[in-house]
Formats: sequence, C-alpha cells, structure tokens
Amino acid sequence: MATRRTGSKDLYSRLKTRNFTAVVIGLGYVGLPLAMEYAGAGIDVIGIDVDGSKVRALKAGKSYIGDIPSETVKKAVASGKFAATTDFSAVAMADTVNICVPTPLRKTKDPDLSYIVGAMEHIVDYLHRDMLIVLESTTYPGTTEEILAPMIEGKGFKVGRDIFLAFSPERVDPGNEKYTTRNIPKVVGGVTPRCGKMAAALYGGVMEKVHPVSNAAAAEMVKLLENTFRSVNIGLVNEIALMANQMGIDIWEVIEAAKSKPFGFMPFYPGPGIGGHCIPLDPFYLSWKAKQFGFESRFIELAGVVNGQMPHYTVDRVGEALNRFRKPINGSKVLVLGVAYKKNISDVRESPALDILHLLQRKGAVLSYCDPYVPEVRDGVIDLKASPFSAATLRKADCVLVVTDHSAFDYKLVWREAKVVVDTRNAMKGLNGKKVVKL
Ligand code: SAJ
Repeated sequence: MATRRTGSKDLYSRLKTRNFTAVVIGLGYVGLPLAMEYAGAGIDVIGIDVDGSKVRALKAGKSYIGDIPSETVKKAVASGKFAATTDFSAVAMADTVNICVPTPLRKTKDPDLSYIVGAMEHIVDYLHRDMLIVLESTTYPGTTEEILAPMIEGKGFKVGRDIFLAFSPERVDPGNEKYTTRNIPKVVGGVTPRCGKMAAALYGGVMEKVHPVSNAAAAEMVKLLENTFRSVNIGLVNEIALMANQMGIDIWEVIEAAKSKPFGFMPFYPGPGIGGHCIPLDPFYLSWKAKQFGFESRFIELAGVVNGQMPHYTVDRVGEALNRFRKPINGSKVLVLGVAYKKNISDVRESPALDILHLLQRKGAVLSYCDPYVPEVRDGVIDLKASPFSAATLRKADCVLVVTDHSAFDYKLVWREAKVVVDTRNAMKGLNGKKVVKL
C-alpha cells in the first residue's frame, strides 16, 4: 500500500499519476466494479462493506456480482492491489473515498439517506487533510453540500481546502456487457471548483471519459434527469397503450412504426409496471427536493400513478382472458412467466411481478410461476418455488401471463401449449391469434 504524503498539490499530482490509495465504501453492483477498475489500473484499493459475508467472499476471491467474474477478484487480491474489510479505520490511510451505498425510499416516498449518513459516521473519525471524498449514490440535488460537507467541517476541516468533496452519479447498468464502469462517461461535480478538479483527476486515470459539471448539485441532478426521463416516458407509453387498447389499435405495431423515424423519437415500451432500484425510486428523490422549493413536479407524480396502475391493469387483462372461458380469477390456475424486474436478470427488487402476484392471490387465483433466474419468491405474502418451464406446466394453467420476457422462455411452446396467454411484453411477437391477449 502506498504511504500517504501530505499537501493538496501532492494529492492532485498523485491522483493524476495514479499513485494513491483509494477506499470504496459499499461493495455492491456499483462499488465492487469500481474497486476492480481501480485495482486494474494499478491503484491500491481497500473495499469496505458492513456485510461480513461479502468481505469473506471477496477475501476468498469470490464475486457475488454478476458483472464481475471471480477471476477478476482473485487477481486483484493476489496482486495485493485490492483488500476487502469491514474495518472503516482503513480510511485513515486513504487518499480518496468513494461512497457507493444504497439510497432507497421510505414507505412515505421520502428519501432515505440513512446509508449515506451511516457511511459518513463510520469515517468521520478517520478523516485527515488532503483527501478526496466522492459520493456516488443517487440522491437529490444538495445532498453532498448539505449533508456531507457539514459532517466534514464539523471535524474542523474546510471543504475545498483541507478535504475535497464531490458527487459523481453511478451509471452502472447491471448485465450490460457493452457499457461498463470504465467506458460509461463519468460525470463529476465538486462542492468547490478545486474539489471538482480533484474528482476529475481521480476518475481521469481510471475511466475512459470524464464529464465535469460546475458543482455537486448539477452532478446530482444529471442522474435524476436521466432516470426521470425514463420513468416519465415509460409512463407516457403506458398511458398510450391503455388508450390504444380502448381504440382497438396494436400499440406494439405503432411503436415499431414510430421507430422508423430516424430522428426525434426514442422507443419506450408498455409493460406490467416498472421495477428495479432506480427508475421507480430516483424521480421521487427529485420531486421531494423540488417540493422544498415549493415546486410541484407533476410529470413525476403522474408517471408514478400511471406506472403504478399497470399491475392492476395487467390483472384486469387476466380477468378478461379467463372470462372468455367463463372462468373467474378466483380458483383459476394462473402461471406467471418471469418475476425479475426486467428480462434476463435475477433482480426482483420492486418488480411489478410481485404486485401482480399479490393482486392475483387476493383475487383467489391458484398461482405458479417460472423464472430461470429466480428459484423462489418468499416475501411474506407470496411463498412459491419456481415451476419448471415445460409443456406440462404450461398445459396445467388456465391462463399464462408473460410478465418478464426472459429470452430463455420458448414462446413457440407457450403459444402451442397455453389455453390463453396474456402477454405484457410483446414476447409472443409474430405468434398471433385469439389465444394471445396483448397488453
Ligand atoms: N421498462 C418499461 N418500458 C421501457 C423500459 C423499461 O416498462 O421501455 C421497465 C422495465 O421492465 C423495468 C423498469 O422499467 O421494470 C426499469 O427498467 P430500465 O430499463 O430503466 O432498467 P433499470 O431499472 O435497470 O435502469 C438502469 C438505469 N441505470 C442507472 O441508473 C445507472 C437506467 O438509467 C438505464 O437507462 C437502464 O438501466 C438501462 O438503460 O438499462
């Protein structure tokens, strides 16, 4: 591990020459890939997580993040460049600290900064002059300056002189093989211009492209714009899908045709609702902060309402499909295909499939599901193990409901064996006919 020398000019030059010790707090789908990028760039990096099982796995050279092969972890550990620990005192030796912890929403849809504050509380006693702290967790504009800076200055350090503080939004897209931590442009904004320069120097030696903005709040806003853009456009296309259904128009055909416009259009697709730990949550960080300025962000709220009603709409479509056979939902066997929040991943966080299962269960449906990535669903309401995806499983169901269009499913088999299919993802594209009920 490099020994730490003092002096901010020295810090800046060491960042520029990649001769520094980094600490990454939070070794999840953001922090672990970031730590591996540091190690791969020859930078000494200490990964800190409160979860001892993660630390033990990493010490043993094992990865628990799909995008990071265990081989990469093993190499980083063997090279002596990467060490994992639960001990926050490592920050005393750090030149830089990246905070990559969760920022969930409370039940009241208010931001929950407890992980960020918790991380800061763990490190304030180890802060020292000439270090750079960068928050990466998605949060509302103002967090870095209003929450982190006072905790640093409360220890007698001046932000921008003694300790440098910046924000850089994480843009990791789990499962995306094309865009990785290294080649996704890194937006950075400092609490002061010098802080911004330090952060740009930090990432400049590790990432392919750095995009500096004038301050931390702008950087915080960038991520929220990106994900609010998605949430609102998904809400728009969901609303148009409901409209098209009333009009007897095939929304999927319409979107495909709109895509033929070579400019000025970006396709979004209707679905059973929105899931994941970003899109359903991030916009409410923005609307919450906007309210403090007396600003009602109507698009965000409306998109939340429209997207939030899609599970109910999906269940209505199941009811209509069963109605064809004079079957109520109550007592009918409904097989759900796919419970992860989007295709070809295993993450079920905020998945609309869970809402749909809850709603169907409340209506008395006899539920089963297939998902090659999710062996069981047990959330206190639903307690199910995945059924094997087979002709027999399909035949047993009174209605098959495609919620997550994993590529692993054989949709021709679904079309052949199911009595009726409610398809919320156009997964049965080209397999038309009366037995397919599109969203
Ligand atoms: N969804 C739709 N219709 C769409 C797109 C998505 O219903 O047209 C649904 C998905 O099924 C899912 C939810 O919305 O349930 C979110 O999907 P997403 O494609 O936005 O995927 P996420 O949640 O993994 O979003 C992440 C975000 N990445 C970061 O925050 C760093 C987002 O900014 C990315 O644009 C997105 O991945 C991506 O493009 O894959």
